[in-house]
Amino acid sequence: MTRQPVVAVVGATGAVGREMLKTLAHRNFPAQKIIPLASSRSAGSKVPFNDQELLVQELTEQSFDGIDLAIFSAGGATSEKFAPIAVRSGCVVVDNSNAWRMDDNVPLIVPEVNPDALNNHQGIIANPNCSTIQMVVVLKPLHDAGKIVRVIVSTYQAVSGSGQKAIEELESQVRALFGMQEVESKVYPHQIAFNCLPHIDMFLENDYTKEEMKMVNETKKIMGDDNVKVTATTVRVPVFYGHSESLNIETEKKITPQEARAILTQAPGIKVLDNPSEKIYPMPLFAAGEDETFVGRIREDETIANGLNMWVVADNIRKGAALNAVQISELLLQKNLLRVP
Ligand code: 25A
Ligand code: L14
Repeated sequence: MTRQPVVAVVGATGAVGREMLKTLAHRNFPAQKIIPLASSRSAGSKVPFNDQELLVQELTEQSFDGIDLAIFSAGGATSEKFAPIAVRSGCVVVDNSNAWRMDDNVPLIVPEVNPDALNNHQGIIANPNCSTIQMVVVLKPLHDAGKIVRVIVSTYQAVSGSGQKAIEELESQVRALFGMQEVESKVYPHQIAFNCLPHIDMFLENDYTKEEMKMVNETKKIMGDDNVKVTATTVRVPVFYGHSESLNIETEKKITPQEARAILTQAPGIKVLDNPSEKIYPMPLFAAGEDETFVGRIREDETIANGLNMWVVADNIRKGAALNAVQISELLLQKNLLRVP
């Protein structure tokens, strides 16, 4: 493409959509025009972009005429219905929902991990689950160095992952509790303020949640290795921005904590924050608003021969969603792949 692309953001009024607009502006994404789309509820409202305000249009089947790239973050049902319509009108889709991730014809991309999987895309490219993204950014360099056999992960996930309404629910519950008022739960099945919910997305037949199985299955697809075994427990915590993860990693070849620190320090998209004696380790409060995936508390698992424990934190709305989707879009431009085959 010789001219700059026309870009649509679907779900532009949401927590991720707004961050998407910020990220496109901040990284000077070369767009001829940016078009914010959302549901009829938001049509006519305005969203900030650079120092302007853009008028939100209602998403319809005709929205994609003349659009080259559409970045979706409006829920699975919206993506399922509208992504194929967009592709039929010649628009490449980068989709942040879970609708297309495990489809064999859809590449699932983390630019630091598997950029070349983009090469054969058929029009839809999927952005992985937020918890999976920050985990694989860390696993990939360790897998290359010592071949990962098994990962045990427990997550501590922020409410912003479930969108703007969930952010407002935590805020209003905290306010209600301090005002001695009744707490209302609409987004979550139980009170989230001052609580932890071992329940993200729906329960499946095997008694895992869908969020847990996303971490298991998406990791294999992104790493291009079905032999990497992952078992997960995903937990919602009363944090606004930033997912944290405790990782236990078993490798075929031994990697010492010093070696792991050196490998991760060199790896793209990672910042090692690991100095326990100075009380330096990653925390969601300080990862919020940052692009990197932060790693610390790197130590040997003394119960097995080749094991490591570590603590991984990233901004789930940035690297977990908006930033990763914009990085994929940048890669499409660099590789000259912004066309429907
Ligand atoms: O797991 P999934 O399914 O992949 O989900 C990923 C993300 O999608 C959203 C949700 O983000 C989640 O984090 N989502 C999931 N399921 C959804 C559902 N059933 C769902 N959204 C709606 N319904 P979110 O809630 O932050 O952002 C959602 C964005 O998607 C737009 N949208 C929803 N349905 C749509 C659609 N767009 C097109 N067609 C559809 N059929 C949605 O637009 C939003 O942009 P909206 O018009 O419904 O906007 C919601 C109203 O909420 C307020 N608001 C939102 N964000 C902010 C805000 N107010 C202030 N600051 C904000 N940052 C506004 O009042 C707005 O009008
Ligand atoms: O598959 O935190 O992208 O509620 C949707 C639900 C991400 C997490 C996905 C949550 C998830 C999200």
